[in-house]
Amino acid sequence: MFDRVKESIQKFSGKSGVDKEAVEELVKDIQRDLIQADVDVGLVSELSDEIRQESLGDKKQGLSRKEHVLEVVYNKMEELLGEEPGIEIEPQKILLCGLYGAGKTTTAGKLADYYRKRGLKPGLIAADTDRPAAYDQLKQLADQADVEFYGEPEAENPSKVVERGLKELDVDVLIVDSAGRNSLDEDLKEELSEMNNVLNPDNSYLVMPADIGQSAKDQALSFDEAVGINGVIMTKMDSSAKGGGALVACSTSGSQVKFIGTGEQLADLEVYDPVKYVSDMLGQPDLESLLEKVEELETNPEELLEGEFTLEQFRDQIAQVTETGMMEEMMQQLPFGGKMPDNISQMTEEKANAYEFIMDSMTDEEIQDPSVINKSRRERIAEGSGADTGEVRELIKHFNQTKNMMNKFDKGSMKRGNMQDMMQKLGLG
Ligand SMILES: Nc1nc2c(ncn2[C@@H]2O[C@H](COP(=O)(O)OP(=O)(O)OP(=O)(O)O)[C@@H](O)[C@H]2O)c(=O)[nH]1
Ligand SMILES: [Mg+2]
Repeated sequence: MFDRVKESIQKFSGKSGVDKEAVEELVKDIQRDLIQADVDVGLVSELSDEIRQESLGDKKQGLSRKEHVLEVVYNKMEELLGEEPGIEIEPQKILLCGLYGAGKTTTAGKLADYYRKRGLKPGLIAADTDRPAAYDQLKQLADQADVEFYGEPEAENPSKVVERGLKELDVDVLIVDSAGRNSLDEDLKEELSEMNNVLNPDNSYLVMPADIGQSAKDQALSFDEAVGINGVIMTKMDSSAKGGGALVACSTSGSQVKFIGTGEQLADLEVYDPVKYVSDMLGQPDLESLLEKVEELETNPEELLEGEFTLEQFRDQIAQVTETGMMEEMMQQLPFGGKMPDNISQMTEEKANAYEFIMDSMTDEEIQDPSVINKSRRERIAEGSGADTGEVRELIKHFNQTKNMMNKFDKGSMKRGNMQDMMQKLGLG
């Protein structure tokens, strides 16, 4: 699902610099993929605008622009795909409903298998009295899953079957398979309401196949209105290109997707896990480290914005500069850019590495307050890092220049607003 988003995110992550063009390319790729998955076009356009704006707008200081963009996309996709359901492993009564061929009967078997594997005793009730083969199909699944079964091959009234099944079966998880229709007509509404009254289910799940795409929204809304559902099971996620659109449609209509069906076998049932889709797109390790960083920043925003500019921050900044190549562009646009001929704009990766080594050789005291670094300390640091004393001096000078520059910016202007100004000057905003 959303394979293209995944690819384009990887392409984007691999870029050395991030500019307006790169963001636009990413947005275009995401658009194409979402529309292909049958996500509502209006929604896609809204989302694209948000990604464009937020990607090039304010960012948390401490995140590189690239990381910021990825975080924006991550959050948007997560929003789109909705919440993770809480699936309780506990005794309950479940009613499955849905239109013809949605996967109700198969899903009934899968759910029974799911709860049996988790230590509960499930039972299936065959309440599809329309289709003669429905009884046999469910009985077979019950045998296969090794769970209890109740059905009446000749029955005509499904509510009566449920009523008797409730008495006959002594189980923890009772799962009722109902009949489908071509559409949610009066007949089906009535049948389901009656069954609801008899069964009084803890969970009424609407079963829908992924290939209906965005019309999952209307279907979920009308079933909810007519018979009251409290969850959706999306089947055939393995065999439809529209699964993404169907899931998004559910989440935007406020219908919680509980499970997804990923094949025809009993075991092909998963609890819906939106985070998994999103982390697939971003790549698990990248996503984790990104989110960790964001979390850190979120716990300490004041510290980052208001504290003295330290050598530690200088180090982070260097890492960012070499990573994104952004600072260079920015510096050139700023009024004092010209005053720093050999400053950040000339930061090469080689130099950044040399600086790393030098800073590694400093004591905590020296890192906190580089002004204590005198001649003898300089010699010690140089020796420890394989640099010469000139390079140590250069690093300190470089740091002081940057610190001055940061002060000119003054603390407040490093906050969100001015970042945006800077981006605009660069033609990125
Ligand atoms: N690939 C795939 N096929 C599925 C999945 N779930 C169900 N199917 C298939 O879809 C077809 C219909 O499934 P059923 O469970 O009979 O659907 P139903 O809603 O009970 O159908 P009716 O009772 O006729 O309304 C069968 O061929 C199933 O094997 C799934 O998650 N993936
Ligand atoms: Mg069926």
